[in-house]
Amino acid sequence: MRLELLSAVLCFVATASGARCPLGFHLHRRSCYWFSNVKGSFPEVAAYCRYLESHLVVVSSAVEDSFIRGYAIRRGKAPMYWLGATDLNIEGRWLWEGQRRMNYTHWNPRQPDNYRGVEHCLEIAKAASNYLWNDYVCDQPLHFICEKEL
Ligand SMILES: [Ca+2]
Ligand SMILES: [Ca+2]
Repeated sequence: MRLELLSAVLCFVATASGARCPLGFHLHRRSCYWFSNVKGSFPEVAAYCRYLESHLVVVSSAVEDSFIRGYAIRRGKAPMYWLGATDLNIEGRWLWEGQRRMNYTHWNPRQPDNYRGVEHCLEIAKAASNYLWNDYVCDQPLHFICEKEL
């Protein structure tokens, strides 16, 4: 009887821990990630993530970067994704979510180049770079990645 109760509790704990991420999000370490199946401009997709009670992904370590790029390469269906950083406030000063400094970066060689003076949002593209970082025009409609910390 007591053993049955214990196994029932363990089963409940296992189910609960496996269900911590919102539907469609993928767990990695202490965060849940959603690789979108829709596209939008940078401000539009930031709003999508907020609607899903998350934010555009903040990539703050090599481990997180490897997960994001690995997932995009193996399972992603989109050629490009928005990440959650811009240099909108001051040209050349890249901030996560408009506030946090970048301690980790993984730019494609020769990026960010602020091409034609109008690239202020961070994206990753499969073509040529296998999802290394690039600055791009914010109003282009791209897929995106949302993150929700546990
Ligand atoms: Ca720029
Ligand atoms: Ca660029």
